[in-house]
Amino acid sequence: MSGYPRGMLSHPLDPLSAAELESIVAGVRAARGLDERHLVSMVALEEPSKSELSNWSEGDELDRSARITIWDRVAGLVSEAVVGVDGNLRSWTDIAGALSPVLGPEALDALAAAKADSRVIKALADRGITSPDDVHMETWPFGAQIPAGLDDGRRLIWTPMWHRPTPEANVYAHPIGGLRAIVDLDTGEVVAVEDQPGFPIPQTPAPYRASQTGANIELRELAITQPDGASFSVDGWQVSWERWKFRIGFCQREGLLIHDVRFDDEGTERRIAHRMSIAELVIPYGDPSPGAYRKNAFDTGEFGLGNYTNSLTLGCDCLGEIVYLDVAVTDGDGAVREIPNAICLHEEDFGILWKHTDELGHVEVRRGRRFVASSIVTVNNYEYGYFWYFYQDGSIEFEAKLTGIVLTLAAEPGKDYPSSTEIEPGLLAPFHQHIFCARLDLDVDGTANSVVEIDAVAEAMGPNNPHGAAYTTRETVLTVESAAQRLVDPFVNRYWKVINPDRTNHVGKPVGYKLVPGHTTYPMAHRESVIGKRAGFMYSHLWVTPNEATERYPAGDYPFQHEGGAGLPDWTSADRSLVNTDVVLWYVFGTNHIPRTEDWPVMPVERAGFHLKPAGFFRRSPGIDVAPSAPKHCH
Ligand SMILES: [Cu+2]
Repeated sequence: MSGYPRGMLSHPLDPLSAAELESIVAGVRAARGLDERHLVSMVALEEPSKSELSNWSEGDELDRSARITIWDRVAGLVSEAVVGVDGNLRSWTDIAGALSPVLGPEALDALAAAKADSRVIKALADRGITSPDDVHMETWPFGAQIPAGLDDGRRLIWTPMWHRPTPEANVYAHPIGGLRAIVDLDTGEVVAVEDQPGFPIPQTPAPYRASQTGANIELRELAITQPDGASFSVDGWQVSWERWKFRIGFCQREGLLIHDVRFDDEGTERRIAHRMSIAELVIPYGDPSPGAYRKNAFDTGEFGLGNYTNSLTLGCDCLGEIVYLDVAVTDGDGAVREIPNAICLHEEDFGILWKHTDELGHVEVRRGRRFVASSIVTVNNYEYGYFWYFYQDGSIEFEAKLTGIVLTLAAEPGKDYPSSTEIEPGLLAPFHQHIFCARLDLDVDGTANSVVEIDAVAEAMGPNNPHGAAYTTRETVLTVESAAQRLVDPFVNRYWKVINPDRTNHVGKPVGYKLVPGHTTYPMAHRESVIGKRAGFMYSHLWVTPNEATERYPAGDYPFQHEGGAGLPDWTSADRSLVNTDVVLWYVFGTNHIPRTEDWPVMPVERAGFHLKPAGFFRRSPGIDVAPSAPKHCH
């Protein structure tokens, strides 16, 4: 199945359709007399509040609106308008001090200007490259210090470059060291060319296309067939599978979203989460070389990660009985672009769910299955897959899949590069970290929740621990924001639990869902560094805030060239109460990427993520109710 019917607007949380986006852009342009100096930075659904949603029922009129961010290139001003999907302007607010993220049309203009610049052409010729068309350039925001003299607040990008020696070459094998153009995004002017000789262009090709590598390791066909069809249904953007019910969402900044997660517990539909997303992704680079230290991009906040969503291909990206959902985004010039097959919905076999062989030899075993909602983005060299999994034991997992091509630098002969891996002679892959921040608005049996930290503790040997192996747990309610900025701690098996203090389970304990950290990392950048200040959220793995509709992005709404301090560090300085209230968890996780030669030429998928598991929520394992497999599959 593909091309799920669009335009079936049925729910206030449905992503903005292409028609709605067109109406919103046309509406704000007409109402405010906008012209070509005004770019469209971002359009996001104005999501209704929880009380508005609970008062809404199917068939009610939909009063949908969007927040559209307009960048005035001449005035250098961000404004936010709220516009109804009918095109009616409802409000207009200037946001002083904010700068727009990088937009497609201006990135193209900047690249064209860099390629036409006589200094760049000469510097390329000095390196033996006669045509700028054989050069791949990218537009990167300044993730670190802006060069002196250019730091007057204008929007700048810089352009790392790679040589393309043959039309189908992997350009990342051939970085052009020492050469960068810096372009004013708003005037399109090349304001500086940095040209430092002495970096030979690495020559070892890195082919990865099958036509180039002759890849021939094959296995026999493995067919995933569901002859009776899939076990899920999709109604508009709502998915029902097994006992789960939830809505798929999408926004051009965060990409894939999950809304309104519920589980049917023995006939009672119970709420677990209102909205879950990956609200930021930042990649600090750890090599001080000129071609690397600036590459600290906020892929979500500075680019709009959802804009780069792939169209997925049946049988390659996804296997089995698939439902694809299409999405629409708005480009900087206001043009609406549809992305077919942007979100993949399907089921996967997931091994055994549970098993026991008893003392009489009786065997009970259940196969497990999981539901997967996924999408993949390509941001320059890297691919990020966002995969949300729903399991039959009541648990949810998020997994980021990281693949694509590592960033590369050319080595200066004779110089040491202790912060990079040499992956081919003279070709360096700088150390870096991929740091994600999930925004998890959980509602465990309702919105009034608290968050508890649970550590396992072993008491000193003595009367309470006579044999030395006793341990217990220490539960600490995270009562205020300052007390809720926490780090993972595997030595005490730390996890966090969202509880509903007013709802108890069959043994009198508050019902809860726990957040189980997975593989993660801790930032290596100092807090007082430019990137450390701008991505202050990195320094705690967990933050908890009371739910505020305006608090969406952990590094603030406009991280582009922002000096830092915005977002979580700012909001939480109010030290608000977190007890028995509508809480949001911000979980920071990621990987520390010390590139391997085996990450080249295309990195095999690396994973990072977390689990949400029921903890005292159900009276027993929901997996018990899963029927045995049919005899034809299990004999
Ligand atoms: Cu990496």
